[in-house]
Amino acid sequence: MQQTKRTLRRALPMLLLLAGVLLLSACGEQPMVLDPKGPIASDQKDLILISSLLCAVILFPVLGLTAYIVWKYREREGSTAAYEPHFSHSTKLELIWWGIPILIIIILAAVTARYTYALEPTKPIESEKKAITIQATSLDWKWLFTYPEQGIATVNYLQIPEDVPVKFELTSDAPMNSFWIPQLGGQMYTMSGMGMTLFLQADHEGRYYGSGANFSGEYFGDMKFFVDVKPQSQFDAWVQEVKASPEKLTNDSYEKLAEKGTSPVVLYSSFPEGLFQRIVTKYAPGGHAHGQHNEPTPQSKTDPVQQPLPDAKEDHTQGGSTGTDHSGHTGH
Ligand SMILES: [Cu+2]
Repeated sequence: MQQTKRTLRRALPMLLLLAGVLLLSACGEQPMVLDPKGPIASDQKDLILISSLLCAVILFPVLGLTAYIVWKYREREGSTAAYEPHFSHSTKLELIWWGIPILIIIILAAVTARYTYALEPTKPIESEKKAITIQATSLDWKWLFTYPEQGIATVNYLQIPEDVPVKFELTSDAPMNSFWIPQLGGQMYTMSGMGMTLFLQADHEGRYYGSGANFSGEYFGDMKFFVDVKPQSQFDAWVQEVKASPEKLTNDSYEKLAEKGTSPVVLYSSFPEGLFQRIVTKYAPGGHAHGQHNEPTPQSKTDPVQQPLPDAKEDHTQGGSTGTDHSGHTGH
């Protein structure tokens, strides 16, 4: 017993030191979320700071008081602390410990609600410039990006123009993953059978880190990519360069790419038209299988192999219904 206690006492400072070092090194290497480079990430950082501050208003006084009370009322000789064994009620104290938390929760709720609506991922970013669309597909274990307007595709690499909203359409042709460029905004899940929408924008030129933020198997750790943010003219020049690349993504080479394995950065001068829509719909016999947990339709229950409506494919990743149907998925 004595032995165990002594060992514990000796180990404790080492453990604390280790925890401290880990914490500091984590902060030193990846301050990315707190170093936003676009409007979405910037608002999210504000929300994180406001919420942390409001929590700290409770946390620090409570921890401080706990230490103070334990110290003040400890058993000792000549203690002058008040001893009131029959104390049962104090309106003043009740007001303090109910009033302050209620006030904080009201403020927290109002702030969070405001930001939640403002940061709804499918909401277009206000800008004079027209958003560009990029489709991201998570595969085992790489990211495929297709640029439908430019007609090019890339693997594990993104380039986007500065100050231009980017409409990301996200899906998966492998286990669920999560698309995350920390300095541009929070993560968003990629799921087979559905297309998610996420608007992001970069305000500053630079190279940013992106990753898959949801564990998806053996080489999950290799699902990293860089996002280069360049002025529009340089982005256009890069697109022309990629268009001149000899590599083409075909249906066959896509099948190869989708097989399990890692991949270096690849730039494709073209990709099969409608590839993204086909990936999204291939897992959805009812046209919208994954959406069922939001809006169950009697039809799909009685007839699970029902063919999608002719226009269901088009609808899936564009415009109206997609936005509201899928917005509920940001949280899971
Ligand atoms: Cu889902």
